[in-house]
This record gives sequence, C-alpha cells and structure tokens, in this order.
Amino acid sequence: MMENRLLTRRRNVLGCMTCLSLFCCFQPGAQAPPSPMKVSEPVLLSDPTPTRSPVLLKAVNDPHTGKAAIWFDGREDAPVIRVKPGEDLRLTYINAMSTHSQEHCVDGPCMNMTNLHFHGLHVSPDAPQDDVITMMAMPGQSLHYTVNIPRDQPPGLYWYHTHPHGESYQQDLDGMSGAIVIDGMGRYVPEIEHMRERILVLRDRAVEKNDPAAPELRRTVEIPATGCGTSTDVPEHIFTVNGALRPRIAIAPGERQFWRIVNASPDLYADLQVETEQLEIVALDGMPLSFHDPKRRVEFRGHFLVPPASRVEAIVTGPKPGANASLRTLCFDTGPDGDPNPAMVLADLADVAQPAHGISTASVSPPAPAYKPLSPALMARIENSPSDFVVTFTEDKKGFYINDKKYGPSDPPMTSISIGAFHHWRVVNDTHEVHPFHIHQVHFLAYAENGRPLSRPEWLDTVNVPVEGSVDLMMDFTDPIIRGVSLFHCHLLSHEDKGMMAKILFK
Ligand SMILES: [Cu+2]
Repeated sequence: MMENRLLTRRRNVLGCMTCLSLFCCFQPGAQAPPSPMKVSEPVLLSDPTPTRSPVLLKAVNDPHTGKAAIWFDGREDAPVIRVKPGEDLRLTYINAMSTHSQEHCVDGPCMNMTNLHFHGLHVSPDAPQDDVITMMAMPGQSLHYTVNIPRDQPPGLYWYHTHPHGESYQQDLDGMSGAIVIDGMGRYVPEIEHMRERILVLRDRAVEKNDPAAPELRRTVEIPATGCGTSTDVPEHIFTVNGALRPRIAIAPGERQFWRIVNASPDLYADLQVETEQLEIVALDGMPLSFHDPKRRVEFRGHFLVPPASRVEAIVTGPKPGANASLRTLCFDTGPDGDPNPAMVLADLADVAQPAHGISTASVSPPAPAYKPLSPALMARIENSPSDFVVTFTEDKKGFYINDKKYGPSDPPMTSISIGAFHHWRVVNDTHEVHPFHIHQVHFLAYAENGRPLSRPEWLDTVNVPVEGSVDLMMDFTDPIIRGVSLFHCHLLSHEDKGMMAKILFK
C-alpha cells in the first residue's frame, strides 16, 4: 500500500505544481489516473481514453522528482488518438514542464525540451508534421502539429512519443507516449469488428536498487531468481500495462478479443505469450499482414518478439473455465553487454464481469480493402542486389555510433536517396548487445537475418538486429509524401540519446 500512498502524494504534487502556463494548473473536476499501480490487489485493466483530432496535450512534470507525464483533459492520461485515413491530425502540444529538472539526461540535468514523433506513419518529415529535428518546445513554448494522414496509410496501431535528442530516454521512461489508431482494420480482418478491442500500452517502470519495495515488485511480476541470458545484472525495470502493474484483463472463456499492443518501453523487449492460447496475429507495426500479400490474413504464433517501439495486433481467445492464463514476456537475451530482459507476467486473464461492449465499429458498408501486392520478380531483384547502403552500429565507453559517427543536431544528412524506388539496406550490429533499428516515415520488408533468408519475411518499421549479426531490409522509399530530412536510429532510446542516430535526405 506504500505504493498507493506515494502515488496519491505524487498526484497531489502534480496538482499544485507551479506552472508556466495557465493551462497546466490542476483543473476543477480533475480525476485521478485510471490505473494506479498496486503491488497487491490487482486492478482491472482500463482502456486509455479515446479521442479524435483536434487534440490538446500538455507535457507536465513533478517539481520534486522531475518525473514527466502527458496530461490530457485535466489529468495524467495519454489518450489513444484515432484518425481516419485521409484526415488531418491537428494536435497542440504545450510544454508546461519546469525549466529546471531533478532528472538526469545524457549531458546533465534534463532541460525539459520536448516534441512529438508519430511513429510509423507515412507522413511528411517537415514541420508542422512529423518533424523532430527543427520542431522543439522549450518549457513555456507550444508546438502546433497538422499531420496529413494519407488515404492509403495502412490501418492499424501506431504511436506517438517524445523525441528530443539527449532527453528521449528519460521522457519515454516517464511515460510520455500514447497509441494512435488509424481506422479501418475491419476492412482487412472483418471479424474484429464484432470483438471487444483492447489497446495495451506497455511501458516500463524503473525499480531502483535501493527502493525498499523492489523485491516485492519483482515478486509481483514473477521475475525468476535464476536470471536470463548472458547478463548477470539485477533487473531494474518491470513492465506496466496501461499504467498498471500486473492488471487483470477481463475475458470470458472462449471469448475472442482483439488486442492491439504497443511496446512503448524505451529499453525492454517483449517476447509476448498468452499461456494456453496461440496469438492470432493480424497486423505488425500498424500494417495488416495482408496489406502487401492479400493471401496472408493471419499468423498463429505461440509467442512473438516485440522490440521497443514495435506493435503487434492479435486476436486472443479466453482460456477454458478454471484455466489460469497470463500475458507474459519470455526471457530475451540482449547479449553480454545488454541490460537484463527477464521473463515476467504483464497481466492476468480473468473471467470476471465486464460491461457489455456493444460496440461494433463495423461500418454499414465498409470500403473494400486496398492491397499493394509486390511482384515476386521485383522483390527477388532487390533482395539479390548488393546493398545500396549499410548501417553499422558500434559502441564504446564514450558513446554509440552509426557508421563511426555520433549524431549531432547540426550534422548534414549521412545519406540521401531519390524517392521512387525500393532499396536494399543492410543493418550490421558490431556490438555485444542487441539494437532495434527504426527509420521514420518508412516501412521495410525484413527478409534476412545474419545473411540467411527468414522463413517469414515481415513488413515492419522497427526490427531487432542480433548481437554481432545483421538484418537485410527492402526499404520502401517510393512515397513522395516523405520528401525532406528524416532520421534512422536505434530504438533503445538511451543509445539514441548517446549518438546512435543519423539523418537521411529523402529528395
Ligand atoms: Cu542500440
């Protein structure tokens, strides 16, 4: 219960903090966050608040601890932003954080600068859209985004998170992220229209070594004492789901629900498994499996690796009466230089009363799905061609590098490409730990790992690069909407903050 008292105190602190903006003062009628973390007495999973454009978000922080958060509608609650293809997402983002922070970023105390990245969307990297290079709000400043969502944006789960170089890790660890849903998955997978939809935002919570609650927190999520992989360090991070520690997810025996899961952790991999049940995967990284391959609708998997920033959308069936089942992450070996990434329980499936959802998102006559199949000859030609560009991840005691360069905000682009074609990129990991590779505004087909063809090539926007290994990618640089200067980087955000990022010019 100490946890609850601390949370209550923290909420009160957030409520009476000194603000630079009138907007950030605690508003009458403000409610507590929907999912307080508890060590005992598991809470029922609550859905993030849905909203549509226009959206007003505020960055706030606790003046005592420095911990930052996104406020929406008067409380700490990063909403799910739902957008239709072809719509404009208008979003005002007010930086109401303090000018001095108690939190530490790469170069000393955090400066509390902030901005937003719209992860996975095929949109312009220029202001006022998905621009994290020139758009930056210092405390007291605001940003005004108008993001033109293309009509052919694949429907699915995307997400927004803060992306200020040097401060990304701490802000994302604090929870400054939320889900984006592009409407229309039912066009590709009609049965989900009649299922209860659950949006699960996985974040992580730091468990400090000297936190007296640490052993109980680790016990609560059932981290085995035997360790995991080659790292021998004590795990210092545990997953939360929609802000709650090990909540219960209401699901009746045999009930089929549509789970849309984003790994919003800045550093934890999730190798997701629902005991006793297969995951019926229908989309990855926002893209229906059938989008480029109309014959492929679903993929059954016993477990599935979701690197930081990736998403998986899957149908989950409630276990038989009396069967205990949990949503778990399995042990994932991050390599000898990686951080511990142990097995743990994220949530429990529970046959408990739940309000009837009664929500069919089915349109009266949904538009037919639009597919973009690629010719096998084109794919074979790209895959068998020499790589057009090689990204090499390296690290040493002073930092993290791409092609021997540490990112600098005023750097010129490391590479430039002419829009209009698919390219073969190879990403090489010359380190003793894994790194998730991500490029803004672009999906790619990951088709080989360590030089060997993958049995199931996947369209992704974030991919794990194995220790001392490589991945081969077919980059989709065909869409003129992405013209401008953009970024690619490691999505372990502490690595990005320390230099593992580079610019690309789409011309
Ligand atoms: Cu990395």
